[in-house]
Amino acid sequence: MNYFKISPFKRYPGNPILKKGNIPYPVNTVFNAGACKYNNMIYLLLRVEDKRGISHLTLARSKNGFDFKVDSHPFMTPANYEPYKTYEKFGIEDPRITHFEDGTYYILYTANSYYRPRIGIARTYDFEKVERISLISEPINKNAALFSEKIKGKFARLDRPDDESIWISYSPDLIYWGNSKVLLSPRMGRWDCLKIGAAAPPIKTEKGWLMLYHGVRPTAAGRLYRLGGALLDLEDPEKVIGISDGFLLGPEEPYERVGDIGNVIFPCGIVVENNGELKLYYGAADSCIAVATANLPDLIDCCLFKSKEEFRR
Ligand code: BMA
Repeated sequence: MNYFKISPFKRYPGNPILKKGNIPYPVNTVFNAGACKYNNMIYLLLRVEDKRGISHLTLARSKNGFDFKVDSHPFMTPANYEPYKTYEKFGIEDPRITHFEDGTYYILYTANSYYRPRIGIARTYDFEKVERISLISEPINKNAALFSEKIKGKFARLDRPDDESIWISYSPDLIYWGNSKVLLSPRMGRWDCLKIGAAAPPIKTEKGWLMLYHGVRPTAAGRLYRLGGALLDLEDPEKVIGISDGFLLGPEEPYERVGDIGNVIFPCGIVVENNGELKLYYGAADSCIAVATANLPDLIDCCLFKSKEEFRR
């Protein structure tokens, strides 16, 4: 497939699927949502920024993945108890949801405060109750996503502890993390040259873990946020099998170009349907939520285009 001509993604014609007017209480904006399947429905965990500029997380549910009904109240707000209160004072942001086979849904989110962003992890079994497990990084760290199964007997997560590259770390208990290594770095001179971050939890496929990521390029007109992908070895995700050459989706439509922060597409949620259709939920221009679909094998092809070795620093 020649993806220089054709993006593997097709935007939903009804985009954006959620705007601030869809939130049943006054807010500044809604964007960057985690996604998962629960009870045969698609759930989005929306980042909602209130008029003070502080974000919380609210649920939206849909049968078809395109028409969503938003809850009348938040699912998770910045904590009012320690140790979370100090580190969530400026908001909780950009959730990524990982479903484990035992029925647990883990939510990794950015806790923002005077002390800068760090990562929190919470869990729910029913999307009624949610409990925080721990703050799992020091600042400055963002864009964390948990693998959906243990790797060599340990939980594994992706994150960005250096404000630049995607790293991988391991934990026996979701609280204590270590053995951290850099997995993928920005590529000089390219669309993803400034920084990169995991878009959503990696998807397990026959060919490897499909890891979609956002890449940032600085321009005279500000930063451009676009989407790329890489394929990681199933047994040992530290081995990068391949990486997309060009970007796979970038801001083009008016709702992606114009908003609180223009020229941003920022996915945090992916759902794969039984027929191999992948739904990518992304924040657009930090002002609304859009969805684009792709065929999983096509996306994998795009990620096999170049070996990562060619881009090693
Ligand atoms: C990143 C995060 C995202 C945001 C993006 C574009 O650093 O803060 O929440 O969508 O910038 O503004």
